[in-house]
Amino acid sequence: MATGTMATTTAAAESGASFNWGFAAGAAFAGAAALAISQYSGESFSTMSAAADVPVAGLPGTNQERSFFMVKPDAVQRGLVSEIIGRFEKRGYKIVAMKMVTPSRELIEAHYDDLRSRPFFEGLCKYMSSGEAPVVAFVVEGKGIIKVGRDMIGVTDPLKSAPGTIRGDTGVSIGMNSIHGSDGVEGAASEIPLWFSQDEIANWNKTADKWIYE
Ligand code: D4T
Repeated sequence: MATGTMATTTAAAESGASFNWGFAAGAAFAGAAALAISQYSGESFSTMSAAADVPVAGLPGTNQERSFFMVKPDAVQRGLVSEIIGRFEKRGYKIVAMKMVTPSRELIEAHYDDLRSRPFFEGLCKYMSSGEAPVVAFVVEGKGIIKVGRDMIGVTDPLKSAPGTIRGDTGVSIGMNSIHGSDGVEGAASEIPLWFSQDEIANWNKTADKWIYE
């Protein structure tokens, strides 16, 4: 289990052991893209236009709205990572950051800071930072993602979540409800920088957007 200390709430680098999927995926994509470009236009990858810089927390109310999500340890253990993240991709949303993290107790406490007074806080923190399975933290960008993301997730108790929602399709226990998603604009604005530094966010142009946004 990672035991990094966290002095501030912008501690992406101190979030614990992590594998930066963004980098790996980015490297693979860069290679494929560079090959495709050299075959079809001779243009180098570096000349491709990058997406306009978007603030880390996104631009609520626009197509660059962003929300923070986390596949919880129960869902990682059960092999549901691709099932869960795939739903956002299928919906047409863009993943702009992703990493696997074994979160420290400090990071989980900061993440659930508003729940400190709740009776389940201690158990929640212990479970989320147990190290028995990592979490997969990711940021999704797109129109309406903060509200739509919560709708896609379902309500807190999977037993009360509608079929078709992530929790309604994958769980039966409130303490093992598969996924976290920011509950509003304020939540997204604090959670995204808590888990990701600016250079861990990919501002990229998704060419399929012209078939998603009219
Ligand atoms: P998260 O924050 O994980 O997306 O969940 P919700 O937004 O849907 O719900 P929450 O903040 O109220 O709860 C956070 C987290 O605590 C667990 N929990 C919750 C629990 O173990 N027992 C409980 O009674 C409640 C209410 C589940 C989610």
